[in-house]
Amino acid sequence: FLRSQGLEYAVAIEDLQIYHEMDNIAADFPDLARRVKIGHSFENRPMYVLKFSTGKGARRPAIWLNAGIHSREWISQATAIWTARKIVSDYQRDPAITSILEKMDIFLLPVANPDGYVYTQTQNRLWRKTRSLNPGSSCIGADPNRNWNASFAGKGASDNPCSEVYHGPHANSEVEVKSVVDFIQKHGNFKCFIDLHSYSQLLMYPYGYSAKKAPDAKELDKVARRAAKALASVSGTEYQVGPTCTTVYPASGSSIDWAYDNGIKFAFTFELRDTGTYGFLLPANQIIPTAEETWLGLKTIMEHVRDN
Ligand code: ING
Ligand code: ZN
Repeated sequence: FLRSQGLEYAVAIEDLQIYHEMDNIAADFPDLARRVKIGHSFENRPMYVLKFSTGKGARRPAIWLNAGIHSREWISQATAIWTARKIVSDYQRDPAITSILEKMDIFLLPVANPDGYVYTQTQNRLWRKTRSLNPGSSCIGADPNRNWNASFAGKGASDNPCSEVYHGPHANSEVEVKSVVDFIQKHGNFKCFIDLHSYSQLLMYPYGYSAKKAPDAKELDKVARRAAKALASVSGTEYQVGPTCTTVYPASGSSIDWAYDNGIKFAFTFELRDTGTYGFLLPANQIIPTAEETWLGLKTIMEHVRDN
């Protein structure tokens, strides 16, 4: 029994190649990047972030880049790990990322739902949720983008554990969500939270939980339009911009609504390529083009955060 437990644990921590690449990046750029464990998943996989910091001062203003919260949206995790390499290779080459890192730290979580991600690689390519057990139901998992404490269990979420948008038994019930919430709250100086999803080519800001206008909607809309324009300049990929609720659909308990209502003004969700031709099954030859164009969008937002 102990041996099988030990073996399962060994398998669990070795089964994410992205974790090895995070390790490699940190080893290649020890003065700029560190791999930090922020918690663990339901199945006890570590949750790792890459912290990019030029090291001057603790708790600098910070940016959170989140990816892979929905496991089947593979272009999200892939774009995130490409972005990690881009940050370390462009620091001190590209004045934009250099000046961003002179002032702020960047925390990048490429696999926000590790259990789901492994499950999409081994069992069911289209798995979206976490892999937590639901007492009294044979259905597995909760939607980790309905589980945050922002109008929890409101519009666009389901109380049925079998639903793809099941909000979970209570806010932060998913340990993957709770780990991020605790880290961000303990840090206390995040200015920006960006969540990467797919697909639809949208760039959205709060709110999703209602059609009410965010107090900063004007500024967020302006920044998002500039980011979408920069993104499109690479290969013509067009994004629609607007608040979540009216741009895609009403959705309560989302990460960016929680971030925004907790003082993180620059809260955005990207829905990456494509618009449905391949959907979640975006071919591998679109990974780098997607990451390249998204990088310009991300940089536009981060430069605005730097200056505001
Ligand atoms: N879309 C998002 C979802 O969680 C979303 C849309 C974005 C909702 C931001 C709320 C906030 O349903 C996908 N594809 O997951
Ligand atoms: Zn998603």
